[in-house]
Amino acid sequence: MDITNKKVGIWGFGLVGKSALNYLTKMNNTCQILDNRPLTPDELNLINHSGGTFVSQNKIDQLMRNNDYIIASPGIDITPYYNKEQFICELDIFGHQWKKPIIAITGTVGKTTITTILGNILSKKYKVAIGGNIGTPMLDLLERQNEVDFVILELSSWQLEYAQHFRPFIAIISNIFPNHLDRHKTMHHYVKAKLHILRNQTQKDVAILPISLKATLGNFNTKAKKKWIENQTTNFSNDIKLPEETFRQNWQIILATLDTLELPYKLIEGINPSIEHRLEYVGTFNQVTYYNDSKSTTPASTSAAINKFKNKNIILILGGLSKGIDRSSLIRQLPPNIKHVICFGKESKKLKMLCSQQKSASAFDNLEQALLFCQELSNSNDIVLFSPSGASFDLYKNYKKRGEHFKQVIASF
Ligand code: UMA
Repeated sequence: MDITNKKVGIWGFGLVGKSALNYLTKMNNTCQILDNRPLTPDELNLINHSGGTFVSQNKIDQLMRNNDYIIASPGIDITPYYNKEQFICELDIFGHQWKKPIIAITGTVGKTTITTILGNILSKKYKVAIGGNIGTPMLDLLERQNEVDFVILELSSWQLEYAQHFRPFIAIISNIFPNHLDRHKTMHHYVKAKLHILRNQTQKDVAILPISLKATLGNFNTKAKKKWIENQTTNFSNDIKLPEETFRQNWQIILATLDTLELPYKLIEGINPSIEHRLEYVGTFNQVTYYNDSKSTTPASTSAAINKFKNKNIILILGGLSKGIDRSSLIRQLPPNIKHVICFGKESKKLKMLCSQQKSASAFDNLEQALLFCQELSNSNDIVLFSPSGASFDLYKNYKKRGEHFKQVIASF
């Protein structure tokens, strides 16, 4: 997939759109950008400087007519427009240009944690590039190819959905729970998108998969050597001391990756497994302990977070957008140690209504109000768990901004 001297339409001018413009311009293409929001003067300058042009959202037909290829940002649902000949995807361009081993990680919960920890471990011995859904667009990594030994990519279902040729040396799926069903419509489509991570692997490649996916995988045709990860109760070898914090199964996946790379487990020593916005300890104030789990955008990850505090009284803060997922089953299964649920944001009233059948609950429009109430409600030794279980886009640009805001409000008390 050598794209040079072509006209390319870039749909969406966020992180991926900007990195596509940078890369495609260097490859002598002329780019036309489309976005559904007005761009800032800096963004317009960037486009002018590259020799490109900007068209507004209602000109999609024009974008498709004017350009040989279209590359869309992962957050954009291109299903109604997609055709195989014209749409190219970031992952396929990357995979074609990147000649070093690729470790790719997807899954509903745990992919950022695994990506980050693996990155820290492998960096002890190698030069590693890390990117994808974790924040650095993968095309930005191409210019570092000569300096590094590996790339580790965190991939979302949206990035994998239209990938046709991408082939990682190690593919990891942490787990699959319902997510993004507003976009994928059915679990079948969501799972199918995730499994694209495996489909071009050969006998030389390895797929690291949780045993719970065995049935889901069914007859899925992958030639990769499969390493199945047993459930979380498996004991680890006595000679390594694994840091406590993160989820057990993530460690099993990391150990399987080290086995595959024939690297010793002792590389784990000294690794700090805590990740910002993932069960992040914020502090203890007036004997109340606050955890920021803003990264939780699904019921499955909130449920996992709650299980970490089995013997403590928890005030749970839920919020964000459901993304087509029914959050009532999470709420029905809330354990007795949840003493109150505070709901905030666009779906707060609906969430409160669902909670009220099981628990005492309250609803607020924003996080400041929610946390003010939380202060009044909390007693010594309570845990305040900010684990929204929904996407942040009702009030924030992304989960990071939401988590930062949580920490700022706590600090201001
Ligand atoms: N836009 C449109 N039309 C639309 C939707 C968006 O024009 O219908 C425009 C927006 O106005 C904006 C741009 O597209 O200018 C945003 O594009 P984007 O939403 O694809 O986001 P990027 O800034 O390119 O960031 C993307 C990922 N975002 C999404 O998938 C939503 C980032 O993952 C990723 O870190 C980044 O690429 C670098 O690879 C974030 C995410 O929320 C963390 N991921 C989802 C998740 O983890 O659940 C999948």
